[in-house]
Amino acid sequence: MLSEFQKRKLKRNFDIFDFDGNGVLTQDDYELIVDNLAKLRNYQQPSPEYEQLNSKIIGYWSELVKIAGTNNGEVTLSEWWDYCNAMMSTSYSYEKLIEPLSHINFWLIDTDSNEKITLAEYKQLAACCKFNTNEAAQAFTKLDLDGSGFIEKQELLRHLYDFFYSNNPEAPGNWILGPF
Ligand SMILES: [Ca+2]
Ligand SMILES: [Ca+2]
Ligand SMILES: [Ca+2]
Repeated sequence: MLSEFQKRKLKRNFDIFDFDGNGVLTQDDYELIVDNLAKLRNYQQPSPEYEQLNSKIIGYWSELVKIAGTNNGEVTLSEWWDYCNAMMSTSYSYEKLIEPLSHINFWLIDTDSNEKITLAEYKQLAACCKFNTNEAAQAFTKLDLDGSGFIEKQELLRHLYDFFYSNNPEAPGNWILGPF
């Protein structure tokens, strides 16, 4: 069972994915996310880079639809919570949910592929996820646990885990998608 605190964080995630703001997730939202990320990275359409980005994001959507068991192409907030709860309740959830998500997220955010996320890269993500640069800077300070000036992969993994599972209001990972 998800706690109210977990639901609040997951609603934040839902609102970010609901890119057109119509209150449900559809493939259109994920296509808008692809377009925005492609614009940020100056990917031309068509190009191999664009296709790779598109197949990752749309692949993630297809998986969501399959597991949420929706048959009208729309995922509501309550279905989203059910999906997250189902994913998090399996003994394989870490491998099935957190690991792949961390790879996708790292790949999306780390635009120069040097295995470290800088504040500038994180701000680009914020622009895509509709939170502002001040909020991004505030979150980044919390997420850079060792103060190295970067979010390393191990830090991101831990934060993603806490984002989904932690009920501790002080866990830095709560901030991975900005204010919630
Ligand atoms: Ca939508
Ligand atoms: Ca980087
Ligand atoms: Ca760090």
